[in-house]
Amino acid sequence: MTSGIGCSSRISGYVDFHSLHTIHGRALSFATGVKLSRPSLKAIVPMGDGDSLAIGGNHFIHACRRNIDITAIVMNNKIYGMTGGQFSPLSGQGKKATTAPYATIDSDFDVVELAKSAGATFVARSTVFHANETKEILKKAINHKGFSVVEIMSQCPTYFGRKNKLGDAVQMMESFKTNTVKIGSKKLEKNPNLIQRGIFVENTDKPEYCEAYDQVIATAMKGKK
Ligand SMILES: Cc1ncc(C[n+]2csc(CCOP(=O)(O)OP(=O)(O)O)c2C)c(N)n1
Repeated sequence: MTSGIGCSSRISGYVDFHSLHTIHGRALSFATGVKLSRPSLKAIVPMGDGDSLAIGGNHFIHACRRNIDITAIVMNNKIYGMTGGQFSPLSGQGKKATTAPYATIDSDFDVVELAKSAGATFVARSTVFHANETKEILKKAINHKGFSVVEIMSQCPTYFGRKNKLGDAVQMMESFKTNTVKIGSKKLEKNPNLIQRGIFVENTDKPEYCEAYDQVIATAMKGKK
């Protein structure tokens, strides 16, 4: 497990895995190095929305494009939690943050849509409320050969919740129950603003990056003989 910096990134210290706690926004780059040098390892990269999609946004897009066999977990609490509640690219227009006391004017974007269009071959979303569903999705993501992205909607009651009057941690978790539905649910007909959960992409056709790189090495070695 390779992580960057943030409340979410600290998870690498809580698991009994071989882990690297690296620098903000660069966890995917470190993991890419690890994976290329030891392709047999399973690589998991837990990140916050700031870590993965603000400072690390470029690395995220290119990891999706390469289809390297890494599982990226985006814990999206819509805020920079660790550093005191600055707004992130996922906060959304009209949201309050310590750096937007009168509300942010920046639009957010959809992590799932970004990952899909950048070429990730496994893309899913769940929430901290849906713990069993999240567990099953993570198992599939980790076993998927290629770049997998799992967005997990999470709460930061201390900053996002308090500033935007969303209640305590439990109320915020309950909101994930009421504001989300399984992909294609009939409830979407009445309320298209509900956020969909589940597996959006599962594509096994695209070559995996380490395997493609091995072929380049084999070609280069043939030339040397
Ligand atoms: C290069 C660099 N820039 C800025 C920081 C300060 N910093 C640490 S964590 C963080 C943001 C964390 O937000 P997020 O990734 O969303 O994770 P969360 O704490 O909400 O889980 C920032 C800006 C840093 N450590 N390194």
